[in-house]
Amino acid sequence: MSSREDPRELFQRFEGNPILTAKDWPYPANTVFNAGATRFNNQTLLLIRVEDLRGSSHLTVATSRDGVTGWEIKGHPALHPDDGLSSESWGIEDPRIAYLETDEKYVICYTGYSRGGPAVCLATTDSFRDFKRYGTILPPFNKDASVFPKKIGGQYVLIHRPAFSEESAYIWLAKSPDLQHWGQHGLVMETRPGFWDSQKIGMGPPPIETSEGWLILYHGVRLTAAGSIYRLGLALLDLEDPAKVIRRSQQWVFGPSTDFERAGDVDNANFPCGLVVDEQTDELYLYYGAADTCLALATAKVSELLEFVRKDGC
Ligand code: BMA
Repeated sequence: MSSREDPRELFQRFEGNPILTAKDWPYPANTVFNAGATRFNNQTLLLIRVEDLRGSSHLTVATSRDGVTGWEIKGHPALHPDDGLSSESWGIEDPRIAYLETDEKYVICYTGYSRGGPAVCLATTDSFRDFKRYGTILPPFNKDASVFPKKIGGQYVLIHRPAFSEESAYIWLAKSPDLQHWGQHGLVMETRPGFWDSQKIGMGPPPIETSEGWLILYHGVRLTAAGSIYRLGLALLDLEDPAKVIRRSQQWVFGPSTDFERAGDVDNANFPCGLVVDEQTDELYLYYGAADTCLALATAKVSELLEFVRKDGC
């Protein structure tokens, strides 16, 4: 285990980045970016946000044996906005996939864009062909949601991000007996005035279970004279009571630096929704939308992220 002085060295970008762009798509697309990720049938499966030429997003599956190269992109969307659901009338975005071993199913949380703003929607699947849709589980303004990959205290647990105003976009938690009805909401983390995450924060990919706690990668936004910058920070939540923050990194660990991260439809936005951990090698594969335009990959060691949040966190 090495100790890195500069947190920006924790993640290594894949030299072939971006891994997927609209040019690779089998049908017309404006951009392909924020993607959920999981292992499925011995492959890495990405559920990718595709923005069409009207400006509406849907979700399409791509798979690869090694999670790095040789992506096979499906010729049609896996999940379309539900015509009958007002909260999906302007598209569906930013999926997070958690595999619940006890339920033998994948739980997908995504943002439904309604005329009234973003809402949290949920669907489950065991095939990525057929989905059970639960509809809107949390009304606007709410997004950046993911369930934990296991029940805690007999209940499903959800991280979400209600935003009652531009100044209160914080990370919250909710519990449910059945994935449909959510309550017992509690505040987990707030923005930090003066810091890189002073404007808004929201969950990145689903939490990772470690012996020290739930490791979370969250995005933080700083508003500058030139616009917003989306970067990534780390936090460790209590295993039994994930509303309790054990540590939160003071510094950001991953942010826009390459040309394709710096410039695109939305400049300076690194936005990961999915990750896959190889437990044999300790390697974490992070799939992130870059500048709301394309999809890229960076890797890190889980043990090094933990070591960093222990040291830098407070
Ligand atoms: C967030 C979400 C993401 C997007 C990011 C940067 O609020 O809407 O879908 O990638 O902004 O534009």
